[in-house]
Amino acid sequence: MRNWITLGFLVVMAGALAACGDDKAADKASNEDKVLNVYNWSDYIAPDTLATFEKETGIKVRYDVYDSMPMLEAKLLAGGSGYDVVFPSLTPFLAQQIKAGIYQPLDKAKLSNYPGLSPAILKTMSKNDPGNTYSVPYMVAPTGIGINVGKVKERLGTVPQGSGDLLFDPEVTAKLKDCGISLLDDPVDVIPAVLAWLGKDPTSQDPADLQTAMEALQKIRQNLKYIHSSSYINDLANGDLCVAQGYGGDLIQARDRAKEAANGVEILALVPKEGTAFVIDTMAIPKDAPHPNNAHVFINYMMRPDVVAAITNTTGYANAVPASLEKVDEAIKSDPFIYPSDEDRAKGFSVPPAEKDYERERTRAWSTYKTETK
Ligand code: N2P
Repeated sequence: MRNWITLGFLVVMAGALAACGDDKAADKASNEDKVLNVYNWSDYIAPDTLATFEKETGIKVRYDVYDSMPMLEAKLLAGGSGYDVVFPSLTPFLAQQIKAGIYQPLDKAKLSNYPGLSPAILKTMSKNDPGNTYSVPYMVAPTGIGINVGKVKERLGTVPQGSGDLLFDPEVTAKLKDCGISLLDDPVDVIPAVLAWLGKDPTSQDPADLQTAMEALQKIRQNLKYIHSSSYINDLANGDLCVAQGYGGDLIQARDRAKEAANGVEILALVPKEGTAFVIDTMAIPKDAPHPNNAHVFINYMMRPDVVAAITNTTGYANAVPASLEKVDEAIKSDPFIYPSDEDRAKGFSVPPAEKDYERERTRAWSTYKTETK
């Protein structure tokens, strides 16, 4: 009991002392514990990113990871997640979540590295986050296909260069079934990819197109090894999968892990020629974040050219800070899968925010699909 009273007294005193200062940011900071709760995608930082931040700022990071947007969305919409910084994809998620009112506006005065962000990416983002109010860009990535070159060649006699046939054609996938095919566990990634492969508008929200896509998926269900959004990295690298739909940098990591293991597995990462989604992942602060000031300090750190260059070098994802390129490895900078030409990027699409009815239908169709026995 005494301890609590002492603690309460100290907190009040600290607040009173802080109120005497004239630096507003410092006032707020002094009221916050030196703690930060971050919820990010898995495999999305460099090994020393957090340790360096903690050393520089004295702020201790509690770090949790998710591997799909539905996981983040479930936590955020429930409220009271306790997270200070999260990494939602711009479309359709952040766009919808802004409308749901779950983020707080960023205080740009606290983000000294903001001017270093790519103006082109900010402009794209402003379509979904008007005035770039709630978010800053983190990484940009295509959804791609990872291919085990040896195993696919053995079974097909050739390695198709980036066609959705490898994932969605019933005959092709039947031939690859024994060596393992996987899809991402998010209908927002899968349905548009199927529609593009069918030659339809991948951004369609017509229920008839959804049904057509689900029928196409039905025909390959028995040929899938699993549906998951991160296991494919190691499984591709170890030779336990031969084709995986995956996020750009994750496929690069699979390729690199195989190379490091020198296990005879060669992974090719490609964008389907039928077109693919390019996703901008962002950083944002939930409205009820317990440490919003620390959150700004962290976001600012993550936009520093040296910090984000190291992350790009580790993860194989293209970042949004042009000045970081000086420190990005040549092999990564010149890889068109990671840094595509403007022309190739223009061929990509982004998945628009969904109408509620359509979203419900899509979620329902997807969960039925996943639980169906093969
Ligand atoms: C990181 C996946 C992030 C990319 N593992 C998804 N947009």
